Amino acid sequence: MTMHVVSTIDVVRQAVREARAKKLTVGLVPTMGALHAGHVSLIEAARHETGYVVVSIFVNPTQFGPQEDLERYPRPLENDLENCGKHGVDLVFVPEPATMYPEGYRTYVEVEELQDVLEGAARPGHFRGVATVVLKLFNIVQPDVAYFGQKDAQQARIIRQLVDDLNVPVRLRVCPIVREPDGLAMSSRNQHLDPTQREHAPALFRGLEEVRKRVEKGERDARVLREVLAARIAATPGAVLDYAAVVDANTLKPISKLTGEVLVALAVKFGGTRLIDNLILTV
Ligand code: PAJ
Repeated sequence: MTMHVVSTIDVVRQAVREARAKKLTVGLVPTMGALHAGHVSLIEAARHETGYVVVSIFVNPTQFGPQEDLERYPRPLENDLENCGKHGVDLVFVPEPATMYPEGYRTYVEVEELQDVLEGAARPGHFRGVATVVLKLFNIVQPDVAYFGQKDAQQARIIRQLVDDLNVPVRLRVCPIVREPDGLAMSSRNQHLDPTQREHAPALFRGLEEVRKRVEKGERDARVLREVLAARIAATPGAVLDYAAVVDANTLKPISKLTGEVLVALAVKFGGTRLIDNLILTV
């Protein structure tokens, strides 16, 4: 099987049409490239569950704020293509920005309320850019199944809402967080950490594990759990807490007593590098 690398929408549509003519189901893994084991886990799930695997690689400018790292976002395309080839990807879609957002582009998708909290509060406009590009990718590829990571819990929740609200005919699969051996969640931003920051970065995961243990022992007070996270980060050299949240996993609204599906999420800065991690609990 040869892997196709294409940059135009027409060629993607043609390739997907041919796959469908062969009765293959189509899986889509949207990414911004700089592929690591987290992305690969999504590709493997798609390879396992669908007959024709499409990976998109596009550093989407509309989801970056003016002060954010769009320019310094890594773009190791050669490695990414090799990685895709190794994992049995059928088609890689690598559009130019002007293909996705030509002159005169005007339409954006907003998922009200869910887009404004947590990551959205810290990064205004971020989820508008994510929702827009993901719906565009769904419309371009028209996959049967699309794969996302629990690493970006709020993103997964927002895409679920988008698909339900706009009747998008796609099945969503959300895959578990892939971690380094010391617990740090895989992220293309980890490479910006200096050795000392890298050494202390597992504090996010350790804080979440402490929360999990407290809940297992019966703790149900969300405020206590937020304080567990805040204290852990405060005790970590070089780490600055952006937020520590305990919210309803469906509404993403803060709760006081733990019940049902709960999302525990935090964002922490190490110098100029912002890391996120989370944990879903069923209480
Ligand atoms: P990106 O950060 O490249 O992530 C692509 C997908 O990989 C997302 O669904 C993300 O949740 C998943 N992922 C990243 N790190 C992971 C990890 N450690 N374990 C499991 N999954 C992980 O998320 C985006 O790109 C963009 O916002 C995108 C959806 C492509 C829209 O531009």
